[in-house]
Amino acid sequence: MAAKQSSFDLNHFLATRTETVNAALDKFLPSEKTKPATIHKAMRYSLFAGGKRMRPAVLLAAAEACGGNEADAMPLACAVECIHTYSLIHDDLPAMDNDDYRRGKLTNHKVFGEGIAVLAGDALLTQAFEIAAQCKKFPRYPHDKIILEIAKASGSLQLVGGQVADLEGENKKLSIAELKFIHERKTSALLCCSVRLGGMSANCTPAQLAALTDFGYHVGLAFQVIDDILDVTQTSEQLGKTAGKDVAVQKATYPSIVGLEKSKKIAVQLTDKAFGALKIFKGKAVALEALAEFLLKREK
Ligand code: GRG
Repeated sequence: MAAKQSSFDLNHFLATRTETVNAALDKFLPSEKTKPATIHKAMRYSLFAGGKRMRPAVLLAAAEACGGNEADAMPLACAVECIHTYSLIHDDLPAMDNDDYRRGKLTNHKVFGEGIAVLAGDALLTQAFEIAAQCKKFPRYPHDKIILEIAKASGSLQLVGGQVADLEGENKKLSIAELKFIHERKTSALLCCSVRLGGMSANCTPAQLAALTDFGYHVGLAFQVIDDILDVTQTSEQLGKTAGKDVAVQKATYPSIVGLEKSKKIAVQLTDKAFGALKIFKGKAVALEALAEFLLKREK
């Protein structure tokens, strides 16, 4: 399945949300001139390099599905984008994936040097918590719950843990279960956390939070399966980062383990599971539905 007919204008949703997220990020971050200027330039260089802003988008869409509003969700949308950008800066370092291009531009360490790139990542990770701590108090989700949510998704059991397993899996033949372990942590955890934070900012019910968790988990996994597929089907120009990298470094991916066609089927199945999780919202989660479909069909 994974094709939903809806009159929802996703292009408009993405364009307007990207604009408001960018404006909010600009306000939250120290200006380029703030001393020491190099670190603030480096943080802003990657943050405003033109990412798709998918984590803020799913967060704001989840807030909408639960009857929340953009202003209450915005600090959390900015926080997850800071964490995501930090992870990309560090992932691109020579000690990790060693990439020269990201978001169609030279990677952070190529422009600012490795030392500053490490620190720009560190500063964005820290900035995320500073921004999140400025959100308002949601009755069911006070600040400790919000901070815990972000810390758990970013720590050694999730995002960092997934990256460790990914590094240790290089040049090894992995099973699908081992690959899924990596994808769940490296990619799905932060996407799922974003969706959940959106719900929390709307003071969602426990049942709504469970449905959002189910949705976020499956969309997150589908996202990485599609990322694996795009690495072999798209060019570097289309992706804005080095294509064909997974094959070059013999990384285990869905296409390398089960083949391209089966990988595409798995992405559709995961997206269908994500759609299924949205039933509880009775038509109010149109933005989330459209985003899941967009992520499945994306070409970069
Ligand atoms: C702690 C030293 C240290 C490093 C951690 C956790 C980590 C570094 C890296 C993991 C980051 C990673 C590459 C995750 C994969 C997820 C993924 C597919 C990222 C690309 O996301 P997009 O396509 O990118 O949303 P844009 O640029 O559009 O935001």
